[in-house]
Amino acid sequence: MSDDTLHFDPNRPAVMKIHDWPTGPYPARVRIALAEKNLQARVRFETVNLYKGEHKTPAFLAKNYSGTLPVLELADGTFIAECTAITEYLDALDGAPTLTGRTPREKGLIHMMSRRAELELLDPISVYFHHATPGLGPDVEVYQNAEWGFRQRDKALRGMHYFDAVLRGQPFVAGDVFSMADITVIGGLIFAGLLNLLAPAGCEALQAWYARMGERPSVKNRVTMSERADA
Ligand code: GTS
Repeated sequence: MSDDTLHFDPNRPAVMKIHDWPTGPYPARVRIALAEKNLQARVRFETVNLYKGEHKTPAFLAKNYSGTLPVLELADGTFIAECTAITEYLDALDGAPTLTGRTPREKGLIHMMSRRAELELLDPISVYFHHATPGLGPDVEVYQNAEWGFRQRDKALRGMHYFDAVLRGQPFVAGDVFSMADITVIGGLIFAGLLNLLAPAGCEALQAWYARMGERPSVKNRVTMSERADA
């Protein structure tokens, strides 16, 4: 058991900082995880303006070499980037993981399906956004390759068919329980929605699942959670 786990007290005041962009699909993943773990009161949100390229400044790159959001900053000054890594950290804090698996089998399946959701859905949509649309604007998008962007869009659409097939056979992306893998697919569909990229015809199971996910308070209130937390 880690030192963090031993000293974890959900009633303590905010000690963690999340560097993010309130409406971003990747930041949404961590916001959803925070709410699912009921940790909202433990974090403070710091907005990094993607459209002004604030995530590419030397000061930000010192926090996250990859120049992406979100980044979790711990009270001791440690920075944890990557949505899956942040989610794993948050999930382990109370010693009772609910999002990343309780058994070795669950852990393996959830990690696999979450990674698959990144590879086949969310990351390709992000490439489409940055390469085949105006993206974050000409000052930030210094290199664009539209053909690559459109290929990635088509990959994402194939990915939607894949997840539709998965969800025809089970209630959640990694099996019988809600997990980080669901959150990653939700991130993909949030990004698709922002770009008006509709799920292809025939993806009814995916759409029904997404409607169900949208009913979860963690998903519904993900953008406004920082307004409340900062108030
Ligand atoms: N693999 C990273 C993760 O999982 O955290 C990807 C993070 C990522 O791409 N974040 C987006 C970003 O920083 C944030 S958002 O688009 O969802 O708002 N994009 C900026 C860029 O220039 O790539």
